[in-house]
Amino acid sequence: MDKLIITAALTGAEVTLKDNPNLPITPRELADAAVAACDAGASIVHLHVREEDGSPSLSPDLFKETSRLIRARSDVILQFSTGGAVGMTGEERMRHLSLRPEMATLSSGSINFGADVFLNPQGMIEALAGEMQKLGITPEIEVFDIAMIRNALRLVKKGLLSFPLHFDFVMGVEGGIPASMKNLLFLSEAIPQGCTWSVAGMGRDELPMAVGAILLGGHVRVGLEDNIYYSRGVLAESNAQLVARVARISADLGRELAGPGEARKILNMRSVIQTNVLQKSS
Ligand code: KMH
Ligand code: ZN
Repeated sequence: MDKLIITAALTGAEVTLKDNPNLPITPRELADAAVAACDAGASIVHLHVREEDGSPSLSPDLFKETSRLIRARSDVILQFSTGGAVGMTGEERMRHLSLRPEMATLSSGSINFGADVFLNPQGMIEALAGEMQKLGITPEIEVFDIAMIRNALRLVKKGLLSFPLHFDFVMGVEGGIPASMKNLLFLSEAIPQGCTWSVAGMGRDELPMAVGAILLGGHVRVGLEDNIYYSRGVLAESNAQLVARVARISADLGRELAGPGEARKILNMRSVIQTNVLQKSS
């Protein structure tokens, strides 16, 4: 089994400070959260940014500043969200890719998302995949339901994605695949051999899905984007607290953690740590 890669999903687009006052908002808060999560065992940070008032954003300037602050202190893999928040346009969701992060998410289908619709029509998925390919960005395929695996494989046939792919199974979204061990096994067995996967369980499903992934040889995503609680009725103090628990359980189960350099190798990332605008000296 490969070493375990933990991704910290720091802030997302939906959670508010009212939900959990420990949510990082500003570039500096996001950078502090990223460094602390990395110190706790994360090797990837999944990044969304927020405007000063806390509203969800895909501002390239905010991504640039946040990335610069993180990169000055850590070699953690920066994974930009291209999902943003429901209702954001394809154009908005693509602009920040010009900063050439090492990695970015690619949601490969549309779903109901609570009361909203997270819209990812085929043309938008292809445009995002094409842009990532052009810029040498490693995609993480966000799978909210089983059909999204098939959609991603169709993009391989079209030459817009290439094997081995890395998938993230997002489980327990209202409108997506429910989080259960049976479904986790189902998804993990539905991807082609040689591909890698992680799981992001929503809310109370975060921890059981994480443990399932540790045992099955997958990887784990945790963080305040997905889950604001540490335990029933107890708010999480930080992203690092959620990461540290997964690191502890993995150690107890005998699976070592991958650092950022090892994670790059496990995920067959072409990039080494980027030498472009995101670096400290720029
Ligand atoms: N906020 C969700 C609508 C991603 O980051 O790529 C989409 C999302 C997926 O969070
Ligand atoms: Zn996200």
